[in-house]
This record gives sequence, structure tokens and C-alpha cells, in this order.
Amino acid sequence: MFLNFFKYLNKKILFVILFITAPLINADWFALNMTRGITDISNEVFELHMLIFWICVVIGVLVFGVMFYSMYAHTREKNPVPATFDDNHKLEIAWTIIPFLILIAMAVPASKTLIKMYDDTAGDINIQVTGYQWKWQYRYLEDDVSFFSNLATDWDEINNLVPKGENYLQEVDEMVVIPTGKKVRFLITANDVIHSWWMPAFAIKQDAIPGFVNTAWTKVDVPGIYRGKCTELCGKNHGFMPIVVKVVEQNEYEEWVGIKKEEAQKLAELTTKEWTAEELVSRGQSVYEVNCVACHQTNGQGIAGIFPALVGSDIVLNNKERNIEILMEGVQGAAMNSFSYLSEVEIASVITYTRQSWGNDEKGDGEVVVPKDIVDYKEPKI
Ligand code: HEC
Ligand SMILES: [Cu+2]
Repeated sequence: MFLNFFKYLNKKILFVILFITAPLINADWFALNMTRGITDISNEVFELHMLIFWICVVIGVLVFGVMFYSMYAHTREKNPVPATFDDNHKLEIAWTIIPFLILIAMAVPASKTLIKMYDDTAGDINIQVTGYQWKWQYRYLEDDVSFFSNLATDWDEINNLVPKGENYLQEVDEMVVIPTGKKVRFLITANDVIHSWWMPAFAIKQDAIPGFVNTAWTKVDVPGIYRGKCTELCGKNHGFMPIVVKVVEQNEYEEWVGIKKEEAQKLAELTTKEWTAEELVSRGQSVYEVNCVACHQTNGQGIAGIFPALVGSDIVLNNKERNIEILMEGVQGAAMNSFSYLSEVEIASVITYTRQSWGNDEKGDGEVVVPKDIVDYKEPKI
């Protein structure tokens, strides 16, 4: 049967096979391989990967070689009288011992590297990484700096309305910044479902699991911007929570930390300040005029059947929690988008403005929403 196959392998068929495989020969096979990364560990991982790959290739060639040779050399035509021996102890011992030795030979270097990777002792810098649906939060434990890192790709690119940019789905509004030459330890966890923090250039891929803290570490010597993504299917926007790490020199890092601390300070001042209702209303009015009038109209009446009136709306009158939630999350499937990109002060003041204007203050509970309420809303609910 096997030989029959060759009999029919005439020139025409050969040509067809060549035609089909030619594009494969052209393909850039090296682009399919694992990348080398830029840290010592990632290089070790790459070397291990190649070592084991070649061991597999050699075993594959030997085993399939023996198999195909046997099929070819011992057909019934060539060997009408089959051999009658059954076992061969020497051979059996050999094919037990040799694979065992091969496994040991692979396990020793692999374990050495794994032990290095799983070193969970404190780093010079320790960053808590928390996965959210669908963004990452980073807390620099020593410096009390903390921020969310959101996808920065324009939704028009995602919806194919404009051409896609160079770092399509690989760009964020705030990068994680780390210095060169320092051991950075990541403490990886999640707030809602399981995510996974993957940074191929550092050979880090660690599950982010609610209630657990997994660790990973790196020491990078080459400044640059490195990109990764969430690699645990975590819901609708799983493909929209990239990871971007910017590695800079120590002095640049210190400068960045300084700016971050200052920002936090300013925000804390604004959010902890005692706001009066009047201050919020007057700020809120300008926020409303910029962001809301297009739909809800200057007089808060909306447009019947399309945009609901905020005047007399039960949510605006009596439901502070839902009011905040609508502004922060938007309404799925409706023109009401999330305004969470506004500052805490802007969101609180625009809500207060709608609750205090157009006679709403007399009909409803008239409760004021202060920036602190928005900060509390954003804080992870544990
Ligand atoms: C592009 C149009 C649009 C803009 C801009 C817009 N909204 Fe809305 N808004 C809507 C629509 C549509 C709904 C109804 C959503 C639903 O429940 O289906 C809505 C609902 C609401 C509700 C809930 C009302 C109720 O009774 O259900 C509030 C509160 C609200 N918007 C406040 C705001 C504020 C404050 C702004 C400005 C920061 C704003 N909206 C900007 C379209 C818009
Ligand atoms: Cu995720």
C-alpha cells in the first residue's frame, strides 16, 4: 500500500504539492519562534526552549525514521515469512533508560532557571499589580504611587472607521515605569476574575487571581518601552487590557515618581477639600454645558423619546448611588457613555449640578455628591 502511494506520485501530483508548499517555504519561519526577550532570565528561557526543541527534533527524526524505514523495508512483498521472536530484553531496557536520561538532562537546566524565576524575595522596588475587568492597576508600595492603566487605542480604530495605528491595542494611557538595573518585584493579583500579566520581553507570565498574590520579578538593563497583554480570557474586553512597561534610567525614574507623588497630593487636596453645594453647582454647570447639553439639553428636559429628561428623573432626584454609577459606567447599548475619564471633581460637580437645578432640589432628596464619593466608588470594593 505504501509503495502504491509512490507509484501514483507522478509529476503532476508533485507539481501540485510544490505549488501548495511554496508559500510556506517563503514564510518567515523565525518570526514564529519564541522571542529572546531582553533580560538574563528571558535569554535563559529562550536557550532552554531551543535546547528542548532540538532534542525533540532529533527524537522525532530518529523515531519516525525507524518507523518509515521499517514500513519500507519489511513489506510483505520483501519479507513474505515474518520473524517469530517476541521480546528483546536488551532493547526494552535501553528504551526505558535512554528516555529517562534524556528527561533528567532536560529537567536539570530547566529547574535551575525555574528556581531563579520563582525567587520571591523583596525587590528594590515592589509593585502591586491588580487586574480589573478590563484594565490594570499599579501600586508602587514604597512610594505610595497608584494609578490605573487603560487601553488608549481610539474606538474608531477598533470599529474600523479609521486606519489602525502602529501600536493598535498595545497602547495605554499610563505606562508602568521602572528603572534600569534594579530588581523589581511584581505582586500580582486580581479584583474580579482571573487575569494574567504577560510581559514576553521579561519572560514573565503570571496568573492574577482574586484573593491570591503571585509574584514575579525582573531586572532590566536596556531602557525602552515593552508591551504585553492579559493572557487569561477574562470577559468581553479581554483583548483590550494591554500592558506597557517603560524602562528608564534611575534619575528619570526618580523624576517620574516625584511628579506622580505631586499629582496624588493635588488630587487629594481637591478631593478632601470641604466643598460647598454652591461651589459644586457652579463648577458643575460648566461641565454640564460641555458634556451633557447635546443630549439632555440646557434646560435638562432632554428630547422626548430619545434622551431622557433629567428634570424630575427618579435617578437624579432620589438615587445617588445609581446616579454615580450611570456617569461612571454609562448605559450599555444606549447613547449614554461612561464619563469616567473626567476627574472626580468634575463628575461630582456635574451630578450635584443636575440634582440642584431646574427645581430638582425641591422635588428630590437634594443630596450633594462630593468628589470623595467618586473616589470611594473607584476604590476597589473588597
Ligand atoms: C450622547 C447623548 C448623551 C450625552 C452627551 C449624555 N447623556 Fe445622559 N443619557 C443619554 C441617554 C440616551 C440616556 C438614557 C439611557 C437609558 O437608560 O437607556 C441617558 C441617561 C442619563 C441619566 C439617567 C436618567 C434616567 O432617568 O434614566 C442621567 C442621570 C444622565 N444621563 C446624566 C448625564 C450627564 C450628567 C451627562 C453629562 C456629563 C450626560 N448624561 C450626557 C444620553 C446622553
Ligand atoms: Cu484580563
